[in-house]
Amino acid sequence: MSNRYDVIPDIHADIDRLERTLDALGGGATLAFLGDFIDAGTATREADDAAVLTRVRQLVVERGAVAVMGNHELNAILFHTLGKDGIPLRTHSDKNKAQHRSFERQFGISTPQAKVWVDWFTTLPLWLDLGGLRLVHACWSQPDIDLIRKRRPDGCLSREDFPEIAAEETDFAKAVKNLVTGPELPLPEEHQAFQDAGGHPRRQVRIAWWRSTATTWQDAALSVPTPSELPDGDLPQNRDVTFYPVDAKPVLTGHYKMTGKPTVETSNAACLDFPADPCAYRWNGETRLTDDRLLVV
Ligand SMILES: [Mn+2]
Repeated sequence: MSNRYDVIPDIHADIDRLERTLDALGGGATLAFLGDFIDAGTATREADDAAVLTRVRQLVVERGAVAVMGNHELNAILFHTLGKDGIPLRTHSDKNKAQHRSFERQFGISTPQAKVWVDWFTTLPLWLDLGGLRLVHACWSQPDIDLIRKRRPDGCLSREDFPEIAAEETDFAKAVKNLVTGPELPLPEEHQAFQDAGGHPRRQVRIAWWRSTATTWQDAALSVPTPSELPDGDLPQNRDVTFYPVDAKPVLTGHYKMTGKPTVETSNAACLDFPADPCAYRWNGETRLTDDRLLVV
């Protein structure tokens, strides 16, 4: 395996974007995917979950590409898996079905074809440590990885973990969820909810865990369209979020649907998911991530 990696974030069933990205990268380095292969957003013109999955699996088998699991793959596993009571581990609510629409349209629910891909999702590790480079879908939290590793040393989940993960109650389940969806903090009780991008009131604020110098709500918040709706002051002291240490190895993530010009925010942690300007990162062994390794497709 080469020690160069071309890292590709969330494809979300956009086969055209995947092919353009592969063409732009050219194929000199090992490919690495950050998960969320499936479930097209509303803006995708030609959603084709099957084409994306077939292509990525082929790259894994034939070209030694590597990939981590995204929250959409974990959700799909739970959606198509029945619990002991015969009820799906992820409820088939209108919201969950809407999010999973493009996959369901091609494969149905719990069909043999859907199961083929659910089984493949199960082979994807929650994180990868590639020596000088780390990959995770949403959050590299060392305490959570250490906890999961005690049961699953290679970061790959097992079928018997799924009911526990669906219930979201144990420390193991919470750790898994944090790696694939990222940390959130509740607003202080006395503070008003903010409006999310969909216009819905929300009290849980996504936290940019890679901004290790952030101290205030305004510094740390992600996905808050009107930051002035956030509290003015500092984050709570007794918070449950681990910021990424400034001296830790570089890590790349997807997931956050960032807006604005694609950029490496900190020199050892960067989110590559900029849906309006699809990116890849060409890692060449450097210990400090830089903007000039970002390729906007
Ligand atoms: Mn995601």
